[in-house]
Amino acid sequence: MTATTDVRTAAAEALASLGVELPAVPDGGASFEVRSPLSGDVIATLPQAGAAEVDAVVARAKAAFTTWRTVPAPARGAVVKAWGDLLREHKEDLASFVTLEAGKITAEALGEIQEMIDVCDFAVGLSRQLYGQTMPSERPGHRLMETWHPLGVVGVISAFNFPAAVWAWNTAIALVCGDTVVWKPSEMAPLTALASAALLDRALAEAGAPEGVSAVVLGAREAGEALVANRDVALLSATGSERMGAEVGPVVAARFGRSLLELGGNNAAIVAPSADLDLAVRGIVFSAVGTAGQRCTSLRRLIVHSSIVDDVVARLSRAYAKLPIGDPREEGTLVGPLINQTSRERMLASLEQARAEGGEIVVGGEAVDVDGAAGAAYVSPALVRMPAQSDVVHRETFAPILYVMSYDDLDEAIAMHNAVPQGLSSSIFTLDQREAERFMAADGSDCGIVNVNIGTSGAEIGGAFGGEKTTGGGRESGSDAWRAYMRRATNTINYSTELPLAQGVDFG
Ligand code: UN1
Repeated sequence: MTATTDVRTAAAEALASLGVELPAVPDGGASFEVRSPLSGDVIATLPQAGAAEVDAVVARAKAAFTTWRTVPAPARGAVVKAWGDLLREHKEDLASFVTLEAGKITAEALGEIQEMIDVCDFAVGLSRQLYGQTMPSERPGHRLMETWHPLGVVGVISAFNFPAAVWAWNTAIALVCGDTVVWKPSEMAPLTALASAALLDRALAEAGAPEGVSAVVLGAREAGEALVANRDVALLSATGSERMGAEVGPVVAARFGRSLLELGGNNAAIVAPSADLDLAVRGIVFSAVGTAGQRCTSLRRLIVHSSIVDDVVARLSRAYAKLPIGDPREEGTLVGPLINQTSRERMLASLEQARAEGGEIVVGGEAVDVDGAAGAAYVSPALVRMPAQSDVVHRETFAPILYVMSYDDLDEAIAMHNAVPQGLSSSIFTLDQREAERFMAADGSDCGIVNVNIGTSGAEIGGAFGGEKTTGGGRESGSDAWRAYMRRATNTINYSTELPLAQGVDFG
């Protein structure tokens, strides 16, 4: 294992290269510390917003909305294009924040920034395609159509594991839709947020956009709660735990706001007898151990046909035994740290429970020491064989644990697959078209993302992203997810000289 070089210096250098100055903590003001998961060291101390500050920021965003919504959508798209160009220019710098704060290996951190660039490109095109439909009217001389209008202030609450991209999916789309955005990033990744938002601010300022189109509020629970409760937040898009979603959803609903929730995943892949196993093993390992198992889309359950399960487990354990674990900035590292010690404790506790429920840890599942990183939480990804019925498997543990179970027929595999509360992502490895189609059919996978011959993670931005059941039902990013960020008006236009009533009503 390699030594972790000074993360404080790295953070300072990355901030300087983007020209970002950190806000100072006012005298006697509330503050919070930011620790890098690479070493556990404190890399910044930042002011923490309370409810009053959040409300003031939302009020500014509401005022900015009255101007921004009148800017033509393609002109709003041009601002997003300029933002995307800045992201391209500063891709490496931004990625270094993602590594420092979320612990991602460089390739995955760069991938996260690429995802932001991709969604900007998508949103630029979308800015000329916010189509409404026209329908035939039942009345002569009438026309029926839909118009999509900007919605208002969009509140974004994001998690540590995608500290920039999830905000960007929301923001790029919200901006072309004519909304303004207030972002409460994870308190574990505020530097990534400040750096990312600084680039958007630059693009907005150069375009002469009103102040307050985009804003960041730093803080923890209190700031998040204020954003959720604020009646001027028309759409609240929140990514995080199911517990958080269960608190946020009812509060937003009670004030008749809209929410878009991206909560837990307990994603599974089925490996059928016909699968191309070389390809399957590569897809499984990336999805299970990428981002150290801390993506919402991480693969957590593997349901393998009994005729090949021993072979699959043997191949996976060979791959797991060779995984380079350590400082995510080092070339060759594939597994960086968990976000913090609590996360590691939860992982070890889940493995303990798995053992108690009849599981066998085939490989991994141990704390790993990395030189110079005593305060960090590195682990070896765990591969665990489980009996089919087990409680721990039905719970999401946000760590690299892959539970392997076996099945005999596909109906049984699909039933096992769907027998968890969450419904985000899923996949099947098979070369049998009937099986693939069955998995994608109405009585197949019950998830929002259903893949064939690729893993559960790493979705492209072009599709709608989100899931069912306790995952929360929201859809972000591509396809027609933009509709959640706008309000629909139905227009009926009478261009005749008569006044026929709908449903044939005769009113004298
Ligand atoms: C998340 O983990 O919150 O599909 C988002 C993926 C990424 C996004 C994950 N494109 O893995």
